[in-house]
Amino acid sequence: MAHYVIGDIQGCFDPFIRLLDKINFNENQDCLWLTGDLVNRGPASLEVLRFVSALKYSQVILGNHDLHLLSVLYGKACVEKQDTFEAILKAPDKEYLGSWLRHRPLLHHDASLGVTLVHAGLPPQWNLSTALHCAHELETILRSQQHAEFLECLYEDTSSRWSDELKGWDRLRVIAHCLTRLRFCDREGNLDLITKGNIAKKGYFPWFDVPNRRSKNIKILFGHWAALAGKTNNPMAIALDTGCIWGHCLTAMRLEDGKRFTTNCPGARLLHLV
Ligand SMILES: [Mn+2]
Repeated sequence: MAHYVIGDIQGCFDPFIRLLDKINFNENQDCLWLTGDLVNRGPASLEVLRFVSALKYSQVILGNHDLHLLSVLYGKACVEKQDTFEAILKAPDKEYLGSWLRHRPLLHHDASLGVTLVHAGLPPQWNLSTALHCAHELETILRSQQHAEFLECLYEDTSSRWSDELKGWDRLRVIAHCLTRLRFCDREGNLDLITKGNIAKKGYFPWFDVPNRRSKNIKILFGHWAALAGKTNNPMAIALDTGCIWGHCLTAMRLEDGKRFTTNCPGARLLHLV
């Protein structure tokens, strides 16, 4: 069995299937990990969800677009202009797919492979144990009857800095921002959730370059940040969103040997990536 981890698909079903063909993915033997953001912006989010939810061996974590889809599905957010959820919202199996999605984790750690999977990143105050604990708090709420209540407050103004003193919805919202939206933060862990390129504001760093980050001894695989083009110059922080939705490429990495495979995405629409 080989393990492949693929970056943000965002509804680009055709390049996804071409990439699986290229790596000779055998769904009866191989395991597929995804960095999250399975849906949105691309043309075929419904097909991606149906295909991935039916896989025998997979490890899918949630990204910000997946959480946004859940908010829309549960009536807690409006469809935005650039969202491409129409087919999902009309699908007869949308309830099943929504339930499957909200039962996915936000962080996955595999001790035997020595890697940790997250959509966006970790703030500098978290070591692996804190990260697992915080992800578990959020997963527990998403899987409970309170999932809609949480999704409703996901977009409210909030503290943008992690603190263990945070309580209730504020705490869960900051956890969600770290795991699914983080790109830049400062040494104290103040999150900059606005900047999307690869140039940090003064005093801010890419989350994986923050000095004294407590998770720097673990190998982290992440997506979310297409502007990095798959490069971090840090062997312990592996970027896998290579801008499929921007018309660049979709990337798979085989965990056993680190080999990367890519497929071009010429038909993808050049829309703003959020
Ligand atoms: Mn994302």
